[in-house]
Amino acid sequence: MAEKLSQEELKELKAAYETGNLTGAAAKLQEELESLEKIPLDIAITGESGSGKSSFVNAIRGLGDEDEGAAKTGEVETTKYPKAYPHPLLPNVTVWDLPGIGTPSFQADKYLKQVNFSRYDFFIIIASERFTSHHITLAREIHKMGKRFYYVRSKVDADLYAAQTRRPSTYNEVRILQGIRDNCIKNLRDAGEVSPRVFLICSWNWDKYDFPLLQETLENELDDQKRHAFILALPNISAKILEKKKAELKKHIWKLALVSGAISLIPIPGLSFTSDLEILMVNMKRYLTAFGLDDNSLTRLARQVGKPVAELKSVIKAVPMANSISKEWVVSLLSKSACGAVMIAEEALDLIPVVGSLLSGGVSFGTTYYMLNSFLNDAAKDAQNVLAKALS
Ligand SMILES: Nc1nc2c(ncn2[C@@H]2O[C@H](COP(=O)(O)OP(=O)(O)OP(=O)(O)O)[C@@H](O)[C@H]2O)c(=O)[nH]1
Ligand SMILES: [Mg+2]
Repeated sequence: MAEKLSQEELKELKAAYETGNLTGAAAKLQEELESLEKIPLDIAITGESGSGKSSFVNAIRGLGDEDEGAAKTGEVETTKYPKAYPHPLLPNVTVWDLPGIGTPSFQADKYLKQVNFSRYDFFIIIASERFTSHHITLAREIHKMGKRFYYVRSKVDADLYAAQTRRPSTYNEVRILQGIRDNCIKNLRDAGEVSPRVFLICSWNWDKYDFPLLQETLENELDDQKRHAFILALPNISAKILEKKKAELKKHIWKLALVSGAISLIPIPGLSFTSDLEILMVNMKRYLTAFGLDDNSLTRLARQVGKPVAELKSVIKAVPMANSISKEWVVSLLSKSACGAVMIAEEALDLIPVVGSLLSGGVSFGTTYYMLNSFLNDAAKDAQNVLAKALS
């Protein structure tokens, strides 16, 4: 088997190389990769008391209400301060449960100061019934401060359920959802919002109603670095999300391969990766964690879907669990694989001196590129199997 460098990758590789020497390019790429993993993403959830803020905080982090670290739901919260909920796997991602906005004396500007608005990348404004002038003055103020906001109508499952039990003969899900949407948009227009956009959701069903659309919209409206954090933070609840994560992680493999190749040729002082083995180990672990193939995530998923964790684990065939990846394991994998082949397109012959010198180094460019790509493919496949098992 061989992995082929894409034209895009070759172009970037060439550009990186042309910035100076190999060590310089490697150091720069590594710095870039490290800072990417640390880019903070702070998501603010606001709305009236009882609208479902805390439930959303849990949903967006892939947690059930009873999971460790979950926000308390169904209890009246009277706190005046935002509460930070770290992402269970990514320390750079935080979801903030903001105080309720519903009090009669509510003042948007004061509120935003109180919650330290500048900290957040965007705001989710939730209503479980109608949107009022409170929501809109808040949105305006957020907009004035140069931040984005998204109107979310929660608990649509409850509306559907009520309709189904009370008026079963005329029940039509699409029509009811459209009715809710029209109504929200009318509320918002009446209160002065010019071009309202509303996402209908149920916090217990991340793959239903407008949740996928909301997720896509957020993703598209974030800049590249924040998007990287956002995609990796998404709960692994659909095949599409797993594909997205895979594509996001794949983008960076050639950079890791270059760093690896450079390290094995010349020791580079000041780099935190000290060996190519370490690069393989750290990134393979990162892939597994991103796909939820670690003990904590699997235990959580098993509980959420009411299946024994062993049943989920039984479909993981190609990769070990994140917790059991060690340097020794990577060495044994290297010795077993006949690998290392990287094919270079003919159009890239002018790159031969670069790639040639990279290919000759220790574990080298080619091996790292090959190993990370095939490991990422395997991990993604196993993650899809786990998801299918969980949903079956
Ligand atoms: N059916 C349904 N119920 C929901 C949904 N989201 C929240 N709830 C329920 O609504 C109630 C309030 O939800 P919370 O998430 O605690 O609301 P909150 O906005 O954090 O409330 P406060 O902290 O008191 O301001 C709880 O009983 C939730 O289980 C949803 O999408 N669908
Ligand atoms: Mg709450």
